[in-house]
Amino acid sequence: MLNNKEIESLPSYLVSWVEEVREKTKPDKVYWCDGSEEENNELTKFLTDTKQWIKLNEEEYPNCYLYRTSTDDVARVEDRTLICTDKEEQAGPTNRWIEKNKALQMMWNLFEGVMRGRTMYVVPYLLGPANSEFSQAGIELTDSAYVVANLRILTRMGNIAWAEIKRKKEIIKSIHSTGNLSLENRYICHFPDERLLMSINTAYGGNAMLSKKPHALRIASVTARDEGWLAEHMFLLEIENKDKNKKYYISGALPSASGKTNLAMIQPPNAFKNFIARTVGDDISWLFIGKEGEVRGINPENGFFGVAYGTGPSSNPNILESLKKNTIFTNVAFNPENNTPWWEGLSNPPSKLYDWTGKLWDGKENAAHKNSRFSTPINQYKYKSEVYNDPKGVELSAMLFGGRRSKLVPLVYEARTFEQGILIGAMTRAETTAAQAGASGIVRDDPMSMLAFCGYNMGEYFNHWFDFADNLKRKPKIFNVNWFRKDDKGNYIWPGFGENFRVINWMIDRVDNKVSAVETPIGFIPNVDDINLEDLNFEKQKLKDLLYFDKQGWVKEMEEVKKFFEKFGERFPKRLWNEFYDMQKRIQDYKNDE
Ligand code: GTP
Ligand code: SPV
Ligand code: MN
Repeated sequence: MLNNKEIESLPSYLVSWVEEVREKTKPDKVYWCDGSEEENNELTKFLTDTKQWIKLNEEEYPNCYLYRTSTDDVARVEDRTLICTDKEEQAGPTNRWIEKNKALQMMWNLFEGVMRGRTMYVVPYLLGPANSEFSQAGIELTDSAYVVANLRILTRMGNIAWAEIKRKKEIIKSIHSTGNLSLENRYICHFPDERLLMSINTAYGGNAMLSKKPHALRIASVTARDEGWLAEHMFLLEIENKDKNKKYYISGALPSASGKTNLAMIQPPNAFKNFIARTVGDDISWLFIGKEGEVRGINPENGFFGVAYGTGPSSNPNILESLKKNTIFTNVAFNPENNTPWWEGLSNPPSKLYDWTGKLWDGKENAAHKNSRFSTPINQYKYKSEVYNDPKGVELSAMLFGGRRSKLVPLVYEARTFEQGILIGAMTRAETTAAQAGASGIVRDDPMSMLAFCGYNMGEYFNHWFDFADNLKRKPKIFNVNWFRKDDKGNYIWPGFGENFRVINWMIDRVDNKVSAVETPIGFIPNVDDINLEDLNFEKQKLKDLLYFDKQGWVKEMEEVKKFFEKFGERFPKRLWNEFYDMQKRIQDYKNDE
């Protein structure tokens, strides 16, 4: 905790803002965080003593905790996530808009006296490496010690951030309260013009840790537009070819709960012994144009907020060791016999288990919530890239887009040009998952996987992608992937997870101009023999099916996409329509439809 002298040395506009919020929310105490270990010990002990979370077995899981959210507060709530500006047009047809002053009034009414009897924590955080021109700083005021403990893992929190805040012209301010957790009055409000966030009546992940999607994507996408860069819902993966002593960086956008973290932590199969994969980031990438016109990326975060459910030795072996210390688990199941966490996919279930709500598990429903999460620091992850903390960022060789599609979309294809790649990104349609409240498995348009995360009019966002492209001299290749094709019985056809490296390997071959590919109206599709299936029991015919270009299906797909694009009216870039009509024509003219 900062002492008075340290508080006095902070910019006065900040101190008076905190005072203003204190007057309105009326906490008993204000606690200025420094991010130290001592402070963390105090906060974690407080959370344990007050039974807000469960301390796990200190021997097996040192400094690890299990937190349960309220049962209707388990995922992002998109219909309660609001963009608050003067005009509706600024938010665009894909966002939920509310007039700025109306929103401010509504939120301040809800915040009135809400922190009575509680402590208000002042949490400074830095997104991006210290001393980087790309980084941004923020302060979250929150009455949740759980949120503080998470921010300490997920961001560079504490004195490192205070130092930058003193230097920066601008910071993002955010205010959060768990309130009474009422769903009816739950709101996550974004004021991009004010660089302000307000969130109330939630304790779940990205609704409450405002550094995540609210700052690093929704607000950052607006600053990125104004300053000529991109804030994207992308992992950032490093691949080293040890034989050639060469490194490649690939960023990729996949919708929530669709494989970003898994891909960022991929372990190449045995057939690819000369490769090693490392993580720079698993969820968000900020992309800038470098001095030579190259795309450079940084990971603004400092930890992983990954889906626990399904994470195990066969899907993501690399992360498991990291989860054995300094980790917060949210909404996983609990083994009361030895105080350890459990979730589906980790191991065989222990004989006695409490489910994620704390009830004795009868084996009928999921024990862990499908959107259960771990919060774990990047620095203790074995396969982190050496450069994750490099202020200069890394140069991208490739980008990928994709989503869950049980039919039609091939395993992989490559855009003909960067600009057609923008179209492919904008055309992303994907089946929904448990990461957002509401029904799962519904196909919806999710351009660049940013549907829920773009803080301004997406028509303008597409245009910004073209402006970004215009300023590049070295353009990364753009690919589209789909790991989620299903057979008629509803089973996934492609084995996925580590085996996805076979597709990554093809991308790298394309980056190096090592292999040719088959030109189709949607882009380049691999020659079947160029996807290395060594040691994998997978029929070539199935691979052919996954790489098949289905003309009739794509004719229909284009009609669906067109309906979506038309929503943007005048704001939709002409250039994107041109790309769209070119592709539509190529599809219609395609002859070799067997
Ligand atoms: P967010 O953190 O919500 O943005 O999700 P994410 O994109 O990081 O997804 P994550 O990697 O955590 O994976 C989410 C779910 O997809 C998990 O249940 C995984 O088991 C599943 N999944 C990930 N990769 C694959 C894959 O290659 N094939 C299949 N079939 N499932 C996968
Ligand atoms: C997602 O839903 O995409 C997440 C979780 O990564 S949250 O940060 O809560 O948005
Ligand atoms: Mn993730």
